[in-house]
Amino acid sequence: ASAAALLTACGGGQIGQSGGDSKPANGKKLMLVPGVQAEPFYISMQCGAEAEAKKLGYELTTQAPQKFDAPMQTQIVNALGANPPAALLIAPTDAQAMLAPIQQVKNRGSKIVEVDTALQDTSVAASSISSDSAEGGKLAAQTLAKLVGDKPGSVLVLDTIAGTSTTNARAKGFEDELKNHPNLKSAGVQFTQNEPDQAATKVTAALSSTPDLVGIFATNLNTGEGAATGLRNAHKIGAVNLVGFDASPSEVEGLRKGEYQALIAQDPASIGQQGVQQAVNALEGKAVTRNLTAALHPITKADLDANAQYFYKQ
Ligand code: T6T
Repeated sequence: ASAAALLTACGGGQIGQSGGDSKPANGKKLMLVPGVQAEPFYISMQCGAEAEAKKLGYELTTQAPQKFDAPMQTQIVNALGANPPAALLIAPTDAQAMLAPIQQVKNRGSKIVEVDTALQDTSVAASSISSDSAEGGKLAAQTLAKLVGDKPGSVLVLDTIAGTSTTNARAKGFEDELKNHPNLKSAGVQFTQNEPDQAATKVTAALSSTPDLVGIFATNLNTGEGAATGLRNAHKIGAVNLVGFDASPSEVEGLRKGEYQALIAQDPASIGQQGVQQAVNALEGKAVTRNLTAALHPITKADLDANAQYFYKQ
């Protein structure tokens, strides 16, 4: 997103910019590398991080890959070179492939803080801040079970990419909780490469192969967008319950229109804010908390307006 767009998104301030003429020493420089650019989840995270950095007297710049893609994110991380920022806040796009590039930045002196996703190797980051993804999947299954009622039927999970720590854990949390709802049968977990088009195609296929499909859990906003398209194309909106994750403007609109029956909203601004706090603690020799979680908020159409504070920025 452009600096101007971010100005609006975050409600004023020097959001997304480098602090004008003042050139802070490297010791005051933080960098945020989100999973992908121009996405409401990460824009909201950036807003939270920018505001906290400003408050604490640090400069935070953001560089995001064009796609949620480990090679593209690696390029950005490698370009930090021999003189990296004091701290790197990063959402690793792959739990393993991002290990070597992030480790290199650490070796060159940066503090590493994971925001949202995480590496499988827990020895690299000083701190990790994320929603409780397993709990999110469980909440999604419980929400879907309530929507379906006693009716027996199959439910499909749309995951993003194998190696994405968050959505993979959401899918697992969902499948685990499903065991407590014997009328609901798993129709499996499908990967979509985080592409809405692929999610739509998987839904179309599932509707024909699984005639008793009563529900879909879309583990993030792209899978949700695709699922809604697939259901719309098959004239199955509302007939198959769709529980999404995140609360982007288009998902909120979809919930209002009845395309989704529920959303599990995260609090990305708080993830960004806590990420900066932990990075600064690490830099200033204060106590650092290794793992922190941000709250989750299930939202249905009935309580949509009461939850407006959890809607993401764009
Ligand atoms: O759901 C978020 C984020 O938590 C996940 O790691 C990747 O997808 C999103 O950015 C939404 O598209």
